[in-house]
Amino acid sequence: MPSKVLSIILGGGQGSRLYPLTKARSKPAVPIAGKYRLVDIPISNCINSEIKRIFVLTQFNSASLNRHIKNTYHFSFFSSAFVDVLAAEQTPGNDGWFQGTADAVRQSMHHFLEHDFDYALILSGDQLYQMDFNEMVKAHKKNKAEISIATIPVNAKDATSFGILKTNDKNKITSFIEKPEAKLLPDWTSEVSDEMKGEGRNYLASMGIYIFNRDLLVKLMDNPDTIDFGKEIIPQAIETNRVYSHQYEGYWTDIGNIDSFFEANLGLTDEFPKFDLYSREKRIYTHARMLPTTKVSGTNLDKTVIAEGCIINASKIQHSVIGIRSKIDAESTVINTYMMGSDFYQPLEEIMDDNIISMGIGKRCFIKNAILDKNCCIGDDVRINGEDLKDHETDTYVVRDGIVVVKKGAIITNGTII
Ligand code: ADQ
Ligand code: ADP
Repeated sequence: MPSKVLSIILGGGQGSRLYPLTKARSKPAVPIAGKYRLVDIPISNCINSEIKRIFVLTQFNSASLNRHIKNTYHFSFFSSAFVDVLAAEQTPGNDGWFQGTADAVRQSMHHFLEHDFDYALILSGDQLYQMDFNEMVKAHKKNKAEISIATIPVNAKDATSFGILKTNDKNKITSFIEKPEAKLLPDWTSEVSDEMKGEGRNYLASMGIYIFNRDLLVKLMDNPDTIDFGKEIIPQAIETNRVYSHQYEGYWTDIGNIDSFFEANLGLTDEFPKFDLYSREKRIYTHARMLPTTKVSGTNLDKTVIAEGCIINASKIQHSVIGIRSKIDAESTVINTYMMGSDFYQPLEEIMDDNIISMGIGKRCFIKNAILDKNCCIGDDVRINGEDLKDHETDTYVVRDGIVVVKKGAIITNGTII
């Protein structure tokens, strides 16, 4: 008998760490890797693991998320599969937004309980990884666990940003601390494989991926004082329930802030990217758009990934990810940049009109260390280089960690220097 698993994806709170990419859309709808959205990662992992009843919880309802889900995840009329977005909603018993991750699950419980399931698989919406959840469900059953947490060895520098735990020799979690201060770390090392030890990854971190038995989840959600899984539910459950670690050593990265989001995207330009978009078994699904092929002329391309439907006449593109329908004009140079692309093609009359700055990058531009959100209009002779800039914000862009993030649809006039 296959296990009855219902998947719940925590799509994001306010999304402030990814601002301004989350200015007008919910976090799951943020475009990644030139043609996907953040939410495609956990959804694809579920589908590849044969888990096809999926809820996405999000703090606010964005048109782009709903459109993307509607356009992408079509299941057979005869199947029970679905991907449903649940945005924080006002009900007679509740007037507020989700307070935290557990509160988001609590407020949506009545939707989940309409379904027949034995296990709830709770996932984060902002991580890049390709994992077979069946292995975890199998281990959960074998251990007769009530909660299982996927874990990964991390180094001391990263350990302070995660839930850190210790287990006994049967993988039962014996203690857990959410985001420990550096000075506490010496008490929290674990036995890890020689390979992990060699990389200095001596701490076992929670990946924020949980399996809960249905009955226990219902019981825990009855207590309205618990707001977060990491801060309350998990530390409390360790004391009273059978909570197990399921260790994973594959590629996994949290992409919750601008810096890690930028690194994860540019990582796709490596010779052998750690996140494998070319895998047959672990494929990542997204909206099938029927775009024309990409056209390139006179461009020196190096370590660059280009999505479909682009028109590129730049002189050089290096270490960059260029998203769908991007247009880059002659004599421009683009380095260390993630350009998300455009939602539509402009009519030719607009592109030919010298009084209109059209979408994409104009002529003779130099763009380095930047993220260009969708539909940006960068004029001619524009210079952008985030390298030595301090964090600040203007109407059209934000600087974070040496990266200039140009806001969706922003118009950067000819000759601008940032
Ligand atoms: P964090 O990632 O810091 O730590 P949190 O901010 O609670 O935890 O976010 C977890 C996931 O839930 C993220 O995908 C986030 O976007 C989403 N989320 C947050 N608030 C939400 C809300 N109100 N509604 C819907 N979704 C929301 C957690 C654990 C750590 C663990 C790390 C691993 O607490 O123990 O180590 O994840 O990344
Ligand atoms: P994607 O290709 O990224 O999945 P969609 O096909 O959903 O995106 O389109 C993104 C948005 O662009 C939609 O809101 C769509 O209506 C909008 N759009 C498409 N064509 C135009 C246009 N000519 N002018 C303005 N908006 C458009």
